[in-house]
Amino acid sequence: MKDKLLALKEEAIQKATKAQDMRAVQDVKVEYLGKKGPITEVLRGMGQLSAEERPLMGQLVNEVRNEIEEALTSKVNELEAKLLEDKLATETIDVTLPGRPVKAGSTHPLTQVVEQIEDIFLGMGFKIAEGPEVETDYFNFELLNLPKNHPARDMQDSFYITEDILLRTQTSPVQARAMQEMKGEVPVKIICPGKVFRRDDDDATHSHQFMQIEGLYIDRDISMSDLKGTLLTFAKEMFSDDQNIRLRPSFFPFTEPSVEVDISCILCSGKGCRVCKHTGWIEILGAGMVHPNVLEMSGYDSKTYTGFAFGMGVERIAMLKYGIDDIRHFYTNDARFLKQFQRM
Ligand code: 2NL
Repeated sequence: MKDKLLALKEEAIQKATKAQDMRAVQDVKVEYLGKKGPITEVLRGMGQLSAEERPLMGQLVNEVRNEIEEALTSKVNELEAKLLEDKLATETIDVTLPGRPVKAGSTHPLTQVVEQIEDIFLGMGFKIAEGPEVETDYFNFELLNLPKNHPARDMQDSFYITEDILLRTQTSPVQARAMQEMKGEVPVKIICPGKVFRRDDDDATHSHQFMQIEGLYIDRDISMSDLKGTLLTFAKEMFSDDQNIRLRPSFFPFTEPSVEVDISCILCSGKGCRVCKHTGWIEILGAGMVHPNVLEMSGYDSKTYTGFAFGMGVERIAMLKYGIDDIRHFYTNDARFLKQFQRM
């Protein structure tokens, strides 16, 4: 019996050593140590042994079983190590490989130009104010010296939602709101960028929705020369350092006096060309001294305080700066157009 056990042990250990995979290890375990295996059978036959032989045989069986188990366990460990090694060998990552390029979008050219303009005015101490795109007649017109039955309030020209709610036609209502919030305190020194809406037929130079930036500076002793200096600085920083500007008399209901502001032609620097229609000048914005009525209606004593205001269409500035010939390019979102404004 002892010889048979030792032979079984040798056989089992040999098979365990030769096993190529986990499955084979498991098969050896079942074959030799399982319930129907030869060792269990030996244990069952122990009853027939004498009292002296029984413990010796019991000890031997345990030893045999332990040794087979040890052989199986070491095989399992060996196979696991090999599996891991294979995995590491086949799944290596070359960390020096360049990544796949990510397709990045670009900031919309109008947003870029708005941000450039904001930066210039922030540099001169202006703060940025924003407000609702859906406005009341009161803030959009009334407070800006456009009384009822003023032609600009015509249904033909503005998008009305109800009789006294409309899409703002300019960003001035934001400034009117800011003045009310300031309750007569100075300085009010803000720019208001945002979408505005007018009932225009769209063409190369008109859009029913466009971006406007208005500016407002109220304090004691603000004069037309402050306006001119501010706008000259803007023109130089936005276009080029050798820019000049000129003011021509004009009219707006909310400013008095009012001016139209030209910059020297960015294409021919004033010599005269097709872009400036041979005048050497290009109109870029409207401005003026805040009308006393506007100051008073928003709670500012027009005898103590004065202010200047200006308004510009962002599309027009962007078109001049980048030589874009049709305002509709900004709103049709052709990727070939937008891609040209990738910021580095
Ligand atoms: C233009 C002209 C302008 C203003 C806007 C303004 C605002 C307040 C008071 C007085 Cl709260 N004025 N804004 C002044 C002059 C001109 O815009 O051609 N915009 C495209």
